[in-house]
Amino acid sequence: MTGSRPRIVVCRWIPDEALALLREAGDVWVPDPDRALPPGELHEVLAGADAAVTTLSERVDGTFADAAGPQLKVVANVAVGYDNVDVPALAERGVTVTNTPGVLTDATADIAFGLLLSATRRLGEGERLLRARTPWSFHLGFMLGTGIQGATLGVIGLGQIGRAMATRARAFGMNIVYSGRRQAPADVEAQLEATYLPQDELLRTADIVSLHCPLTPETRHLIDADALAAMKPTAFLINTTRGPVVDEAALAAALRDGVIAGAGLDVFEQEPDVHPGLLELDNVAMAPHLGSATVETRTAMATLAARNALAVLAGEPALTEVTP
Ligand code: 8YV
Repeated sequence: MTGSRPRIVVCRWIPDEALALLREAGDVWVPDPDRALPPGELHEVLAGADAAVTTLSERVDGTFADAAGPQLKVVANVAVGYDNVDVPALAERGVTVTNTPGVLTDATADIAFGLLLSATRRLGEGERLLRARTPWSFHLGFMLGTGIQGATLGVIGLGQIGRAMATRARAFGMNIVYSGRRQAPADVEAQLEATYLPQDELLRTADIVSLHCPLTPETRHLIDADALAAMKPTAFLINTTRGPVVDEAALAAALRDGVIAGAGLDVFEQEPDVHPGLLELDNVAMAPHLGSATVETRTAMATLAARNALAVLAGEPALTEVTP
């Protein structure tokens, strides 16, 4: 620390409100708001940091913490997901890790539902047709999509975002089944009229499968060629969690070969790259990781991260700590 003011490294651009909060309490350093620094450069900047504010672009592991030094107290990740963080390695070094749950639930569920509608009603395909100035004329069989009223949504991971997705689906007249590591409390099931199913049964019965589980070693490629083959040929897959939960090459092949009908994707296995097979297909709606990308939500996320960092620096408990 320089004098009594902590050194806070903010690894990427964050909204001004959150920066202002941090600046009230510390000397804030934003090395390059527009670019994910390569680890070497980032590690140099981290030297002497008491706190670091990170995004999913940063790999936060033991070397990250060691580059900062033993005074590092907190890493505040501006994301609900923390698969970019080696939480045990940080815990070993006495560093608190925090994330930003809750504040992005609705924004992410909105994008998931938007992709669901975009994929089932062929909105992106229609827009591409118009922008390509392709001749068209209205007729009753033109660009027919798939209706969702009365269809079954299969939610994998009925956490906060999964529930928000299910709430939207209920409002559109859909039925809810879900799977996950554990069954949801009875009141949640009752409110959503949701039925717990083993995952293989969910895959077989759902008309739309939406992924809301975190990326962990257990969920990597949870949706692989076998899982896709288990789905109905008329079914759609929506992914707004993390790209590696889906085997993207297998998905591209399944979409090409009609194993499933379509997909809506906000996340990709090797962001910012997208599997070239997907880019050629009309039956996939895509967004460039926009789940939480609203002014309000990003401000709330960064502000929560700032509050987490400041709490730990002040010797208080974090608001939303990630435990190993
Ligand atoms: C974030 C996300 O924008 O919160 C998450 O886990 O995927 C997104 O909402 C992103 O992670 C920024 O770090």
